[in-house]
Amino acid sequence: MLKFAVITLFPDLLNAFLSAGVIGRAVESGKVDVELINPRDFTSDIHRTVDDRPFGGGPGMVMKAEPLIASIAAAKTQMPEATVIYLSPTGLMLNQAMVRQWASSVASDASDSEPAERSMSAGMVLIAGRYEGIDERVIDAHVDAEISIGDFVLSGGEIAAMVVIDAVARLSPGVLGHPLSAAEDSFGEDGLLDHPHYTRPEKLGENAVPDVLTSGDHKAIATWRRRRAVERTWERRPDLLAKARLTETDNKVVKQLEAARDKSAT
Ligand code: 4H4
Repeated sequence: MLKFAVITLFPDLLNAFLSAGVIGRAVESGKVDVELINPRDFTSDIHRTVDDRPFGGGPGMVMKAEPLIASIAAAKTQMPEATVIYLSPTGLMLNQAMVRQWASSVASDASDSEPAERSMSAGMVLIAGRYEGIDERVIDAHVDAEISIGDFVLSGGEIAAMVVIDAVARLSPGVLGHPLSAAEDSFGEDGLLDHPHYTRPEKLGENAVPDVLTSGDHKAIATWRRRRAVERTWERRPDLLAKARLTETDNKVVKQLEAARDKSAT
């Protein structure tokens, strides 16, 4: 079972996500467990204050440390070995390799691995920031890794927390309908983008499905799909192509693409 705790001022934001589709079924079946913890429940003043003005001045508010520290402690009573992740634009960029590490069902010895590499068997606490962020002393003392889902600023880290839960949970055994689905996704084991997908009708106006896909020739289909994955990655994400695990055939496709590009440039 994958165990998560999300520390959030807006738990309702996650309820729809946790009851729909693949993730909803995983929660329903007990493969994934997500506890929602609201720092407002760990305040001691009459106004249940969770934020305050920043020292040093400047716009916006900062999430106060004590309610967050108490929330983390509450999460860790259920998951004492959990990895604590803070979602923030200032964090390490999330990628599929990190997701695969976390989703690995074999419990690694968490004590000697980097926080961003620890297995999910110990659980994960996700802190969803709001306002301008959280008091830095929480990060220094209680956060194992800061993770960003992209170079942009959201109004809250809840969406980022859902991204992490979704990406990790769908790799857990038994969560996806077909175990091969995840392996063939973009950023799969070879690091390539996924090939195009088609379904009925076979003809959509003038646009027909590529013949090979209705040929029944599984070898030809696999070859076509791999070629299209290499072409797409070459066209859209040369950074991924540079790191991808390519076969000799893949490299020939790349050379053909480069020759065609060079020819059209002259
Ligand atoms: C946190 C905004 C920290 C600014 C936040 C900062 C992301 C993201 C995000 C609500 C919260 C925002 N979370 N990836 N991108 N001052 N979270 O935008 O540290 O820059 O994950 S700050």
